Amino acid sequence: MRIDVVTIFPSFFDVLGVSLLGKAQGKGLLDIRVHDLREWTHDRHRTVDDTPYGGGAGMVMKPEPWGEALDAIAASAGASEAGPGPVLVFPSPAGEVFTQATARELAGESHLVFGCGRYEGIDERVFAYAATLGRVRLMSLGDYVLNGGEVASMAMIEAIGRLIPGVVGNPESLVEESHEEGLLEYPSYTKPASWRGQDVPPILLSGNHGAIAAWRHDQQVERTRMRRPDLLPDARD
Ligand code: JDK
Repeated sequence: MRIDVVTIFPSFFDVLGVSLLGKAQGKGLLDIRVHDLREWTHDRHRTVDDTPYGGGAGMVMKPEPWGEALDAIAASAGASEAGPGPVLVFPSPAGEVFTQATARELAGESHLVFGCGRYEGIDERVFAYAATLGRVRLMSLGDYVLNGGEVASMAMIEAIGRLIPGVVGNPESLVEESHEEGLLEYPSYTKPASWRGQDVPPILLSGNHGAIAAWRHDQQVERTRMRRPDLLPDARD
């Protein structure tokens, strides 16, 4: 999978060179290219923002550098890319919420472009223009406001990247995850069996795999009921 990232803070993404995603790039499973939006400015100050029409606080990202950046990325993929073109993901507090289902959908794509806004966001016309180059998704990580799209993009790239076959060392972890779906995870323990007065639940030391599976499922349901009742089917009627 190819991933392009457009940002005014390219160094934020240095961390993608380490850990699982770093190894995936070494193995040729992932090709992540980070671009500085300011490369597509032409003035002395490499300006990417301007004041909002209609007034209001803060600044808005100008459309012209975005248009040139997206054109350059589309052209560089162009020939090798048949079909509908890339998915262009723009993190936004006004986007649809990114979930594991979104991660799964996007993990099946061959080319993603992440556009990281800053300030109060990007001129709205950029999204309509981007829709001429591929499929546009405005995505929110959740109902809180970040300072820009970088951290949201990084979270999405990590969630998507680990679903690409060969990226996660032990594919069994992914299989187990898909079975757990819709519930919070069960608690995990490792050695020592007793630590600072706390014992590992004895059932986990019993060797009774059926009883362990039932206990874990019960823990999942109970934790979900306590912490995330919104995930459970509605018990009314
Ligand atoms: C991309 C810029 C910062 C955007 C104004 C007025 C009420 C705020 C600051 N899930 C999630 N959270 N935050 C983002 C995200 C923030 C971004 C950008 C993504 C680009 N910012 C920003 C908008 C405002 N807005 C109405 C909400 C303030 C993604």
